[in-house]
Amino acid sequence: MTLLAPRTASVRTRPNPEIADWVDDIARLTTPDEVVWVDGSTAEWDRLTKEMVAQGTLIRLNPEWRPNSFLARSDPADVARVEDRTFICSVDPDDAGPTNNWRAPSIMRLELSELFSRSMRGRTMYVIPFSMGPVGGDLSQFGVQITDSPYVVASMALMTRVGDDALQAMTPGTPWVPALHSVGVPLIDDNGVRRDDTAWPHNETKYICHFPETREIWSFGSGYGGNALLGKKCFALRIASVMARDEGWMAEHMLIVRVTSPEKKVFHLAAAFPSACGKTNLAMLAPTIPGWKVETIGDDIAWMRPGPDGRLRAINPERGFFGVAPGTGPSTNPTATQTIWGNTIFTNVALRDDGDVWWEGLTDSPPAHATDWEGNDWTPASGTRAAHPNGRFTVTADQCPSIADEWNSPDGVVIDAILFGGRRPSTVPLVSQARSWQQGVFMGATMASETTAAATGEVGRLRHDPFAMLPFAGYNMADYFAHWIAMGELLGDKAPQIFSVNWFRTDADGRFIWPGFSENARVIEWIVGRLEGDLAARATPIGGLPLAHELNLEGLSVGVDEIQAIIDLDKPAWQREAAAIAEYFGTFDETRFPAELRRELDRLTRDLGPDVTPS
Ligand code: GTP
Ligand code: SPV
Ligand code: MN
Repeated sequence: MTLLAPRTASVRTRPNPEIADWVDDIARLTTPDEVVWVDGSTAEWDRLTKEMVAQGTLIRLNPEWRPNSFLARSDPADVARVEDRTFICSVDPDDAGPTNNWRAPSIMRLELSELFSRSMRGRTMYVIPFSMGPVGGDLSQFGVQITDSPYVVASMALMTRVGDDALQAMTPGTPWVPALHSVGVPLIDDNGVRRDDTAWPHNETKYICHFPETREIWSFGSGYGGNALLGKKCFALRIASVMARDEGWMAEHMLIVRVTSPEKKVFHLAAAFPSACGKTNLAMLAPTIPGWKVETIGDDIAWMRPGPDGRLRAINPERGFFGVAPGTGPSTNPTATQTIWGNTIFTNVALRDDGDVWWEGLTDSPPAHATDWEGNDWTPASGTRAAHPNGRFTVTADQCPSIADEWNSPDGVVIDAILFGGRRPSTVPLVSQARSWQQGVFMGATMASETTAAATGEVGRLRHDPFAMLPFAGYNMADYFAHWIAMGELLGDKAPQIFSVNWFRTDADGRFIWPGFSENARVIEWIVGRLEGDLAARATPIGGLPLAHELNLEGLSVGVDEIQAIIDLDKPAWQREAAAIAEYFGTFDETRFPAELRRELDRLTRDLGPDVTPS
């Protein structure tokens, strides 16, 4: 029988008894060889990365090209978030709602307890105290993650504020979220026989479970991204969205940027785009148009709360970026390219023969030879991808050359505008402005986007992804819509303006019409022009649209006709869209669904007029 797991001497702060008791309980359940408290120090990083290199989990990159950086290759069966294995375990299934997978908490707990039982045999159990947001900030929250994956420990150390500062601040009575994670591969079997570890242990059975009432996370079987770095999607979105609903704030899948105009006026924008739809890129935008400056505050998640002046303030609860590598290069995102100069963990990208990394889009011409993300020989003639489409870099935000001074401010920044966008090859115009908060919420609620490699499953399938939160809302989506309506009422005339954007319209050959990336600054310029009241908009049923001559297209190689087509209202397409929205709204419980959104749909349908296009 295993008794209490020993505590190592690495911890300088005595954990509060509630944390210590939970850790003891989990150690009793999972029976690791030892328990290590993570302190977030450089020495710890060095020790862990060295151990992982020796073990085969990490490859040290050539320090001449990429100092203190590593490549991890995951198991090909563990490469992205697993939405079909993600569960909201509320007591009442209606509190999870029609867009979430649900399991009864008592049953799920039993099943998980069986899976976690002795799941860490032969391994080290790490305890990671962490803060989402600056430690002790009014908008910040605490968590403690337990994991048996050193890769997760090193990644959490880049992505969140981990270690003694957070632990010390968690005094008795301070709320904290317990987040339990195991890759689910014990190294000692039931007969006591030890087996060798693999480079990327994971279990075929995966469960990413959230208990909204008790604010707990249990994640089993995966070591990848949002499945395993539990501060990110599990806590900062699924659990935090429940806290936010109860406490009158918002936890959103949004980037945050600080924009300075040529007149030196400062604006802050938050933007919700679904996974792998351009948040990191917009967050690091390097404007092509003169006089404009964009600085980064966050690239994935925003926590927003009305401040003392009644205006919405936002923090980035994270401390690093877990960014999509493919497509990231000096021509698309020079800022990200500079950010990852060193101290970076790369996952599922290719290894060059000179010991640096490579992926599609990093350079115009591929290396003549490389080792692909699965460890196979690769040449441009291979006909396969060198990097996995969801290959990623993990790096701290403070390495980003465009990081704003305010990114670490516990009070956050005042949000002037909120943008919603997705991958829409047709229908949704380049940019439109909601006439009201209610229409803005309608824009968010009716977002749809093509699926990407950020989650397992089919890529390129158009699906509804309201507020880019489909996989991340921790409660009933209809209640979430109602919460947005309620926040608008709370904010009143101090509420941010809301816009819809779409960088992804395609032509008959399937090519993107809008050049995107740095050129998105032109759309930001139009949005700021609207905030300032300097520019006009054509009122249409889908919101205010730009006048072509007021959109700065100087120096763009795209034809005016092509631009006109993506900034106009495509009426037949919108008539079809309105019908699809009506059907979608019908999937929600009538009694929970906000009347405001139905009114918006009625108004849209009426204003578009009858569908006269022959089908
Ligand atoms: P998550 O981290 O999964 O939440 O993704 P994200 O929303 O931060 O997306 P990211 O900025 O990493 O972009 C994902 C992919 O979309 C990358 O391959 C980018 O190159 C591509 N992309 C981003 N912005 C644009 C754009 O303006 N136009 C086009 N055509 N592609 C873009
Ligand atoms: C996303 O899928 O939206 C991500 C990557 O940001 S993950 O952390 O895996 O969720
Ligand atoms: Mn994301």
